[in-house]
Amino acid sequence: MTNLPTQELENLVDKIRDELGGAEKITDLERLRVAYVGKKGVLTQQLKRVGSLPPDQRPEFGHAVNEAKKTVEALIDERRSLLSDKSISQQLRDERIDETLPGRGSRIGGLHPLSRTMNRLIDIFGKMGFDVADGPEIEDDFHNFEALNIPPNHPARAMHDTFYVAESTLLRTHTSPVQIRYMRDHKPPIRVIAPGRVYRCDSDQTHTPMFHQIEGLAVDENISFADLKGVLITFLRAFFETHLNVRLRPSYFPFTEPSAEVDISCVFCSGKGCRVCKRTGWLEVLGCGMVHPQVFRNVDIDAERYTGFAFGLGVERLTMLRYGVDDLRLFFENDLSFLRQF
Ligand code: 2U9
Repeated sequence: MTNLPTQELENLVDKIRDELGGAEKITDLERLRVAYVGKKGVLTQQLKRVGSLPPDQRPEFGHAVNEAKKTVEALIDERRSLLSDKSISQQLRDERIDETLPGRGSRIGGLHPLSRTMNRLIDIFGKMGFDVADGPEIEDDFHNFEALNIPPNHPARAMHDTFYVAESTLLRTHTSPVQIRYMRDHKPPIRVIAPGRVYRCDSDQTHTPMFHQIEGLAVDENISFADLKGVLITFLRAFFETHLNVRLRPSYFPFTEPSAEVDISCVFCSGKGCRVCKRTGWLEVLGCGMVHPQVFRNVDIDAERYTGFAFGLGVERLTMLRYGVDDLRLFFENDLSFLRQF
Protein backbone atom coordinates (compact mmCIF):
# COMPACT_ATOMS: atom_id res chain seq x y z
CA MET A 1 0.00 0.00 0.00
CA THR A 2 1.70 3.14 -1.18
CA ASN A 3 -0.91 5.76 -0.33
CA LEU A 4 -2.04 6.82 3.07
CA PRO A 5 -5.25 4.98 3.99
CA THR A 6 -7.23 8.24 3.96
CA GLN A 7 -5.93 9.08 0.50
CA GLU A 8 -7.06 5.64 -0.65
CA LEU A 9 -10.49 6.34 0.77
CA GLU A 10 -10.73 9.58 -1.15
CA ASN A 11 -9.72 7.78 -4.37
CA LEU A 12 -12.37 5.15 -3.69
CA VAL A 13 -15.04 7.79 -3.13
CA ASP A 14 -14.04 9.46 -6.41
CA LYS A 15 -14.35 6.13 -8.23
CA ILE A 16 -17.75 5.51 -6.67
CA ARG A 17 -18.89 9.02 -7.61
CA ASP A 18 -17.98 8.26 -11.24
CA GLU A 19 -19.81 4.96 -11.19
CA LEU A 20 -22.91 6.50 -9.62
CA GLY A 21 -22.89 9.16 -12.32
CA GLY A 22 -23.13 6.37 -14.91
CA ALA A 23 -26.04 4.58 -13.21
CA GLU A 24 -29.08 5.06 -15.43
CA LYS A 25 -31.57 2.90 -13.59
CA ILE A 26 -32.74 2.69 -10.00
CA THR A 27 -31.80 -1.02 -10.07
CA ASP A 28 -28.17 -0.17 -11.07
CA LEU A 29 -28.07 2.30 -8.22
CA GLU A 30 -29.29 -0.27 -5.76
CA ARG A 31 -26.62 -2.73 -6.93
CA LEU A 32 -23.92 -0.08 -6.32
CA ARG A 33 -25.34 0.77 -2.92
CA VAL A 34 -25.14 -2.86 -1.83
CA ALA A 35 -21.62 -3.20 -3.31
CA TYR A 36 -20.19 -0.15 -1.52
CA VAL A 37 -22.16 0.80 1.58
CA GLY A 38 -24.18 -2.38 2.19
CA LYS A 39 -23.39 -4.60 5.19
CA LYS A 40 -20.68 -6.40 3.26
CA GLY A 41 -19.91 -3.47 0.96
CA VAL A 42 -16.38 -2.32 0.10
CA LEU A 43 -16.54 0.88 2.20
CA THR A 44 -18.12 -0.86 5.17
CA GLN A 45 -15.34 -3.44 5.04
CA GLN A 46 -12.74 -0.63 5.38
CA LEU A 47 -13.68 -0.37 9.04
CA LYS A 48 -12.02 -3.78 9.50
CA ARG A 49 -8.66 -2.19 8.59
CA VAL A 50 -8.79 0.04 11.65
CA GLY A 51 -7.29 -2.70 13.87
CA SER A 52 -4.25 -3.13 11.61
CA LEU A 53 -3.26 0.57 11.71
CA PRO A 54 -0.91 2.19 14.18
CA PRO A 55 -2.99 3.20 17.22
CA ASP A 56 -2.50 6.94 16.60
CA GLN A 57 -4.02 6.71 13.11
CA ARG A 58 -7.03 4.64 14.14
CA PRO A 59 -9.49 7.37 15.27
CA GLU A 60 -8.77 9.52 12.26
CA PHE A 61 -9.18 6.63 9.81
CA GLY A 62 -12.35 5.35 11.50
CA HIS A 63 -13.82 8.84 11.29
CA ALA A 64 -12.76 9.14 7.64
CA VAL A 65 -14.44 5.85 6.72
CA ASN A 66 -17.71 6.94 8.35
CA GLU A 67 -17.53 10.30 6.57
CA ALA A 68 -16.83 8.55 3.26
CA LYS A 69 -19.86 6.27 3.80
CA LYS A 70 -22.04 9.31 4.55
CA THR A 71 -20.76 11.05 1.43
CA VAL A 72 -21.47 8.00 -0.75
CA GLU A 73 -24.93 7.53 0.79
CA ALA A 74 -25.70 11.19 0.12
CA LEU A 75 -24.49 10.77 -3.49
CA ILE A 76 -26.71 7.72 -3.90
CA ASP A 77 -29.74 9.61 -2.53
CA GLU A 78 -29.04 12.51 -4.81
CA ARG A 79 -28.69 10.24 -7.84
CA ARG A 80 -31.83 8.32 -6.88
CA SER A 81 -33.97 11.42 -6.73
CA LEU A 82 -32.50 12.57 -10.05
CA LEU A 83 -33.29 9.22 -11.68
CA SER A 84 -36.81 9.11 -10.31
CA ASP A 85 -37.47 12.67 -11.52
CA LYS A 86 -36.14 11.63 -14.91
CA SER A 87 -38.34 8.54 -15.01
CA ILE A 88 -41.42 10.53 -14.05
CA SER A 89 -40.83 13.08 -16.77
CA GLN A 90 -40.07 10.27 -19.21
CA GLN A 91 -43.36 8.63 -18.22
CA LEU A 92 -45.18 11.93 -18.63
CA ARG A 93 -43.65 12.29 -22.08
CA ASP A 94 -44.49 8.69 -23.08
CA GLU A 95 -48.03 8.84 -21.80
CA ARG A 96 -48.74 12.30 -23.01
CA ILE A 97 -52.32 12.72 -24.13
CA ASP A 98 -52.89 14.75 -27.23
CA GLU A 99 -56.05 16.54 -26.27
CA THR A 100 -56.33 18.02 -29.76
CA LEU A 101 -57.11 14.58 -31.27
CA PRO A 102 -60.78 13.96 -32.09
CA GLY A 103 -62.63 11.69 -29.65
CA ARG A 104 -63.12 8.02 -30.47
CA GLY A 105 -66.87 8.27 -30.06
CA SER A 106 -68.81 5.90 -27.86
CA ARG A 107 -71.12 3.32 -29.33
CA ILE A 108 -74.42 2.94 -27.59
CA GLY A 109 -75.85 -0.56 -27.61
CA GLY A 110 -79.22 -1.17 -29.21
CA LEU A 111 -82.04 -3.61 -28.87
CA HIS A 112 -81.74 -6.97 -30.59
CA PRO A 113 -83.87 -7.08 -33.77
CA LEU A 114 -86.06 -9.79 -32.21
CA SER A 115 -86.68 -7.58 -29.16
CA ARG A 116 -87.54 -4.68 -31.45
CA THR A 117 -90.07 -6.82 -33.30
CA MET A 118 -91.48 -8.14 -30.01
CA ASN A 119 -91.91 -4.57 -28.75
CA ARG A 120 -93.62 -3.51 -31.97
CA LEU A 121 -95.98 -6.47 -31.84
CA ILE A 122 -96.84 -5.79 -28.20
CA ASP A 123 -97.35 -2.11 -29.03
CA ILE A 124 -99.65 -2.76 -32.03
CA PHE A 125 -101.77 -5.36 -30.22
CA GLY A 126 -101.76 -3.17 -27.11
CA LYS A 127 -103.40 -0.38 -29.13
CA MET A 128 -106.05 -2.90 -30.23
CA GLY A 129 -106.87 -3.66 -26.59
CA PHE A 130 -104.81 -6.78 -25.93
CA ASP A 131 -103.18 -7.38 -22.53
CA VAL A 132 -99.79 -9.09 -22.25
CA ALA A 133 -99.47 -12.34 -20.28
CA ASP A 134 -96.55 -14.62 -19.57
CA GLY A 135 -95.98 -17.99 -17.99
CA PRO A 136 -93.37 -20.67 -17.29
CA GLU A 137 -91.07 -21.98 -20.04
CA ILE A 138 -90.90 -25.32 -18.25
CA GLU A 139 -94.43 -26.66 -18.51
CA ASP A 140 -96.39 -29.78 -17.78
CA ASP A 141 -98.12 -32.08 -20.20
CA PHE A 142 -101.57 -30.80 -19.22
CA HIS A 143 -100.99 -27.12 -20.02
CA ASN A 144 -98.86 -27.67 -23.13
CA PHE A 145 -100.92 -30.50 -24.71
CA GLU A 146 -103.89 -32.03 -22.92
CA ALA A 147 -105.83 -28.78 -22.25
CA LEU A 148 -105.24 -27.77 -25.88
CA ASN A 149 -107.09 -30.81 -27.13
CA ILE A 150 -103.90 -32.74 -27.87
CA PRO A 151 -104.37 -36.02 -25.93
CA PRO A 152 -101.60 -38.64 -25.54
CA ASN A 153 -100.80 -40.38 -28.86
CA HIS A 154 -102.39 -37.54 -30.86
CA PRO A 155 -100.38 -37.19 -34.10
CA ALA A 156 -99.89 -33.46 -33.38
CA ARG A 157 -97.56 -34.43 -30.53
CA ALA A 158 -95.12 -35.96 -32.98
CA MET A 159 -95.09 -32.68 -34.94
CA HIS A 160 -93.99 -30.73 -31.89
CA ASP A 161 -90.55 -32.39 -31.37
CA THR A 162 -90.78 -31.88 -27.64
CA PHE A 163 -87.82 -31.50 -25.29
CA TYR A 164 -88.72 -33.51 -22.20
CA VAL A 165 -87.29 -32.55 -18.81
CA ALA A 166 -88.97 -35.46 -17.01
CA GLU A 167 -91.92 -37.86 -17.53
CA SER A 168 -94.65 -35.18 -17.82
CA THR A 169 -92.45 -32.07 -17.64
CA LEU A 170 -91.26 -30.37 -20.79
CA LEU A 171 -90.02 -27.14 -22.40
CA ARG A 172 -93.15 -25.50 -23.82
CA THR A 173 -93.46 -26.07 -27.57
CA HIS A 174 -95.70 -23.01 -28.03
CA THR A 175 -96.94 -20.17 -25.83
CA SER A 176 -100.49 -21.60 -25.79
CA PRO A 177 -100.14 -22.88 -22.17
CA VAL A 178 -99.95 -19.21 -21.15
CA GLN A 179 -103.47 -18.63 -22.51
CA ILE A 180 -104.69 -21.82 -20.81
CA ARG A 181 -103.43 -20.46 -17.47
CA TYR A 182 -104.81 -17.01 -18.28
CA MET A 183 -108.31 -18.43 -18.99
CA ARG A 184 -108.21 -20.33 -15.70
CA ASP A 185 -107.45 -17.07 -13.82
CA HIS A 186 -109.59 -14.60 -15.82
CA LYS A 187 -113.18 -14.82 -16.95
CA PRO A 188 -114.32 -13.41 -20.33
CA PRO A 189 -114.16 -10.88 -21.89
CA ILE A 190 -110.54 -11.79 -22.63
CA ARG A 191 -108.13 -10.12 -25.03
CA VAL A 192 -104.57 -11.22 -24.41
CA ILE A 193 -101.32 -11.88 -26.21
CA ALA A 194 -98.58 -14.22 -24.97
CA PRO A 195 -95.10 -13.40 -26.27
CA GLY A 196 -92.13 -15.58 -25.37
CA ARG A 197 -89.56 -18.26 -26.00
CA VAL A 198 -90.61 -21.71 -27.15
CA TYR A 199 -88.56 -24.85 -27.72
CA ARG A 200 -88.62 -27.62 -30.28
CA CYS A 201 -86.09 -30.38 -30.80
CA ASP A 202 -85.38 -29.32 -34.37
CA SER A 203 -82.35 -27.61 -35.90
CA ASP A 204 -81.57 -26.85 -39.55
CA GLN A 205 -81.43 -23.91 -42.02
CA THR A 206 -84.92 -22.74 -41.12
CA HIS A 207 -85.36 -24.06 -37.55
CA THR A 208 -83.60 -23.30 -34.26
CA PRO A 209 -84.25 -25.31 -31.08
CA MET A 210 -85.43 -22.11 -29.38
CA PHE A 211 -87.49 -19.45 -31.11
CA HIS A 212 -90.06 -16.79 -30.25
CA GLN A 213 -93.79 -16.77 -30.69
CA ILE A 214 -96.61 -14.42 -30.01
CA GLU A 215 -100.03 -15.93 -29.69
CA GLY A 216 -103.24 -14.02 -29.29
CA LEU A 217 -106.57 -14.93 -27.79
CA ALA A 218 -109.93 -13.13 -27.64
CA VAL A 219 -112.89 -14.66 -25.82
CA ASP A 220 -116.28 -13.02 -25.45
CA GLU A 221 -119.93 -13.45 -26.37
CA ASN A 222 -120.45 -13.23 -30.14
CA ILE A 223 -116.82 -13.26 -31.23
CA SER A 224 -116.80 -14.30 -34.87
CA PHE A 225 -114.39 -15.35 -37.58
CA ALA A 226 -114.93 -11.88 -39.10
CA ASP A 227 -113.50 -10.34 -35.90
CA LEU A 228 -110.45 -12.56 -36.29
CA LYS A 229 -109.98 -11.49 -39.92
CA GLY A 230 -110.41 -7.82 -39.03
CA VAL A 231 -107.86 -7.95 -36.21
CA LEU A 232 -105.30 -9.82 -38.31
CA ILE A 233 -105.63 -7.58 -41.38
CA THR A 234 -105.36 -4.46 -39.22
CA PHE A 235 -102.35 -5.90 -37.41
CA LEU A 236 -100.52 -7.03 -40.58
CA ARG A 237 -100.96 -3.67 -42.31
CA ALA A 238 -99.74 -1.83 -39.20
CA PHE A 239 -96.76 -4.13 -38.78
CA PHE A 240 -95.55 -3.99 -42.39
CA GLU A 241 -96.65 -0.37 -42.80
CA THR A 242 -98.17 -1.07 -46.24
CA HIS A 243 -101.61 -1.75 -47.56
CA LEU A 244 -100.85 -5.42 -48.28
CA ASN A 245 -103.36 -8.07 -49.32
CA VAL A 246 -104.27 -10.88 -46.95
CA ARG A 247 -105.71 -14.30 -47.72
CA LEU A 248 -106.76 -17.17 -45.49
CA ARG A 249 -106.39 -20.83 -46.44
CA PRO A 250 -108.17 -23.63 -44.56
CA SER A 251 -105.89 -25.55 -42.22
CA TYR A 252 -106.01 -27.77 -39.17
CA PHE A 253 -104.93 -27.28 -35.53
CA PRO A 254 -106.28 -29.43 -32.69
CA PHE A 255 -107.05 -26.33 -30.58
CA THR A 256 -108.97 -24.30 -33.17
CA GLU A 257 -111.97 -25.14 -35.36
CA PRO A 258 -112.21 -23.93 -38.05
CA SER A 259 -108.50 -23.19 -38.56
CA ALA A 260 -106.68 -21.20 -41.19
CA GLU A 261 -103.24 -20.22 -42.36
CA VAL A 262 -102.74 -16.59 -43.27
CA ASP A 263 -100.74 -15.34 -46.25
CA ILE A 264 -99.81 -11.75 -47.12
CA SER A 265 -98.98 -10.46 -50.59
CA CYS A 266 -95.19 -10.69 -50.87
CA VAL A 267 -93.54 -7.64 -49.25
CA PHE A 268 -90.52 -7.96 -51.56
CA CYS A 269 -92.28 -8.01 -54.95
CA SER A 270 -95.75 -6.65 -54.00
CA GLY A 271 -97.27 -9.94 -55.16
CA LYS A 272 -95.68 -10.03 -58.61
CA GLY A 273 -93.65 -13.15 -57.80
CA CYS A 274 -90.00 -13.35 -56.78
CA ARG A 275 -87.39 -15.69 -55.30
CA VAL A 276 -88.54 -15.08 -51.69
CA CYS A 277 -92.21 -15.96 -52.37
CA LYS A 278 -91.15 -18.74 -54.74
CA ARG A 279 -92.98 -17.01 -57.61
CA THR A 280 -96.36 -17.36 -55.84
CA GLY A 281 -96.74 -13.72 -54.84
CA TRP A 282 -97.75 -14.83 -51.32
CA LEU A 283 -95.92 -15.32 -47.99
CA GLU A 284 -97.30 -17.42 -45.15
CA VAL A 285 -97.09 -15.44 -41.90
CA LEU A 286 -99.34 -16.94 -39.26
CA GLY A 287 -101.91 -19.51 -38.21
CA CYS A 288 -105.26 -18.90 -36.59
CA GLY A 289 -108.76 -20.17 -35.91
CA MET A 290 -111.80 -20.17 -33.63
CA VAL A 291 -111.03 -21.67 -30.21
CA HIS A 292 -112.15 -25.32 -30.13
CA PRO A 293 -115.12 -25.82 -27.71
CA GLN A 294 -113.21 -28.67 -26.04
CA VAL A 295 -110.47 -26.19 -25.06
CA PHE A 296 -113.12 -24.00 -23.35
CA ARG A 297 -114.50 -27.02 -21.50
CA ASN A 298 -110.97 -27.89 -20.33
CA VAL A 299 -110.67 -24.50 -18.60
CA ASP A 300 -114.27 -24.32 -17.36
CA ILE A 301 -115.46 -21.62 -19.74
CA ASP A 302 -119.05 -22.06 -20.93
CA ALA A 303 -118.64 -23.10 -24.57
CA GLU A 304 -122.34 -22.48 -25.26
CA ARG A 305 -122.16 -18.87 -24.19
CA TYR A 306 -118.67 -17.87 -25.33
CA THR A 307 -116.70 -18.06 -28.55
CA GLY A 308 -113.18 -16.91 -29.24
CA PHE A 309 -110.46 -16.63 -31.78
CA ALA A 310 -106.77 -17.42 -31.46
CA PHE A 311 -103.73 -16.90 -33.61
CA GLY A 312 -100.04 -17.66 -33.46
CA LEU A 313 -97.03 -16.24 -35.22
CA GLY A 314 -93.29 -16.77 -35.27
CA VAL A 315 -91.34 -13.65 -34.30
CA GLU A 316 -88.14 -14.68 -36.15
CA ARG A 317 -90.04 -15.15 -39.40
CA LEU A 318 -91.80 -11.77 -39.12
CA THR A 319 -88.48 -10.07 -38.30
CA MET A 320 -86.83 -11.66 -41.35
CA LEU A 321 -89.62 -10.45 -43.61
CA ARG A 322 -89.65 -6.95 -42.19
CA TYR A 323 -85.89 -6.37 -42.28
CA GLY A 324 -85.05 -8.61 -45.26
CA VAL A 325 -82.86 -11.00 -43.24
CA ASP A 326 -82.34 -14.21 -45.22
CA ASP A 327 -80.69 -16.46 -42.62
CA LEU A 328 -82.41 -17.34 -39.34
CA ARG A 329 -79.11 -18.21 -37.64
CA LEU A 330 -77.93 -14.56 -37.78
CA PHE A 331 -80.28 -13.80 -34.89
CA PHE A 332 -78.40 -16.11 -32.56
CA GLU A 333 -74.75 -15.52 -33.50
CA ASN A 334 -74.43 -12.10 -31.79
CA ASP A 335 -72.22 -10.85 -34.62
CA LEU A 336 -71.93 -7.10 -34.03
CA SER A 337 -71.61 -6.25 -37.73
CA PHE A 338 -75.06 -7.84 -38.19
CA LEU A 339 -76.62 -6.39 -35.03
CA ARG A 340 -75.32 -2.83 -35.69
CA GLN A 341 -77.50 -2.61 -38.80
CA PHE A 342 -80.63 -2.31 -36.69
C1 2U9 B 1 -105.45 -21.43 -26.91
C2 2U9 B 1 -106.29 -21.75 -27.97
C3 2U9 B 1 -105.84 -21.64 -29.25
C4 2U9 B 1 -102.93 -20.54 -31.10
C5 2U9 B 1 -102.66 -20.78 -32.54
C6 2U9 B 1 -101.56 -21.14 -34.43
C7 2U9 B 1 -102.81 -21.25 -34.87
C8 2U9 B 1 -100.36 -21.27 -35.28
C9 2U9 B 1 -97.96 -21.22 -35.44
C10 2U9 B 1 -97.56 -19.96 -36.09
C11 2U9 B 1 -96.13 -20.06 -36.49
C12 2U9 B 1 -96.85 -21.58 -34.53
O1 2U9 B 1 -94.71 -20.15 -34.40
S1 2U9 B 1 -95.40 -20.99 -35.27
O2 2U9 B 1 -94.73 -22.10 -35.82
N1 2U9 B 1 -99.19 -21.09 -34.69
O3 2U9 B 1 -100.44 -21.55 -36.44
N2 2U9 B 1 -101.46 -20.87 -33.08
S2 2U9 B 1 -103.88 -21.00 -33.62
O4 2U9 B 1 -104.14 -21.13 -30.78
C13 2U9 B 1 -104.54 -21.21 -29.49
C14 2U9 B 1 -103.71 -20.92 -28.45
C15 2U9 B 1 -104.18 -21.01 -27.16
C16 2U9 B 1 -105.92 -21.55 -25.53
